[in-house]
Amino acid sequence: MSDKRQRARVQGSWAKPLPKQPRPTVPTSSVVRPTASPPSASWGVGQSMFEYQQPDKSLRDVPAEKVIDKRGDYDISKGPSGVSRLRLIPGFLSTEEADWAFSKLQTELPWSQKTNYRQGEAYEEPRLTCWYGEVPYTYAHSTMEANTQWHPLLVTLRTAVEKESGPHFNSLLCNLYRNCKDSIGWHSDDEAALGLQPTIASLSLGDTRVFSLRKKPPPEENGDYTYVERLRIPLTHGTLLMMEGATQDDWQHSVAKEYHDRGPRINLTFRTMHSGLESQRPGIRPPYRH
Ligand SMILES: O=C(O)CCC(=O)C(=O)O
Repeated sequence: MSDKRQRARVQGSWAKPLPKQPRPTVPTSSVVRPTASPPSASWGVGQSMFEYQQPDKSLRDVPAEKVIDKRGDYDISKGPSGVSRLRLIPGFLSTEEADWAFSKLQTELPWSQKTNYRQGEAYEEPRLTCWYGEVPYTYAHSTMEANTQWHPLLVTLRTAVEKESGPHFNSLLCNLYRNCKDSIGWHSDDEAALGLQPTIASLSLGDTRVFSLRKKPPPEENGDYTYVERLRIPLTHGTLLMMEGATQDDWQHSVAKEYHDRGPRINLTFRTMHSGLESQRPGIRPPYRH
């Protein structure tokens, strides 16, 4: 357990040693006297004296992470920005379709490892990517150039996803996680060019990886994610996940590295990009994602 979480569970004051004092002359049993709600109490163990102090904050539990693994629509939160909604469709592609799509896309897409920048330092993304769309895609201070040469299989998959989800998607970010060490850090898909409350459709092929979501903390938490709600969604071969409504405003998502071997996984995230929106609303994405 991290130090921070450990501290969260043991809120309040640790027993605080007092300056060294002579051993009390009163019997121990009269010193350790639990009362209904003592403002403070002190007791001795060996040579040390300890003082109990009432915690200044009430105890807070770290909410248990919830798992979503069944087909369905899930309203995961409701707030000032509106409802955040997920739709999970395991088996959107049959195993045979997903097997065939995976092997074709793994060998035929123009995968490359992208360099990003964090506080001026270059680093290699821990995954391979490629981009399709009429407009370039910029995040983490680096740009993927416009690419309108859609692979025919991607066009077929896009049509199938659009039939399920409604919106027309003009862009696609493809991720290839080569093994358990590849990952994507916490972020929201909130670039200005995606417009307000975008629908993102994410199709997974290959080995299962855990897609995690965490709710953005309210302003009074000063960016501390200790007590936020968390969700975990195992994305299996052929699963479609849609993120809708306020999900990108109110939640972040990630795919963490794993400590057990994982085979390769492809993730296709279909998006609708609007050119010319950058000047109307600056992106609110943090400056990097790993
Ligand atoms: O691999 C995934 O399921 C997530 C990919 C993702 O978060 C992204 O491309 O923005």
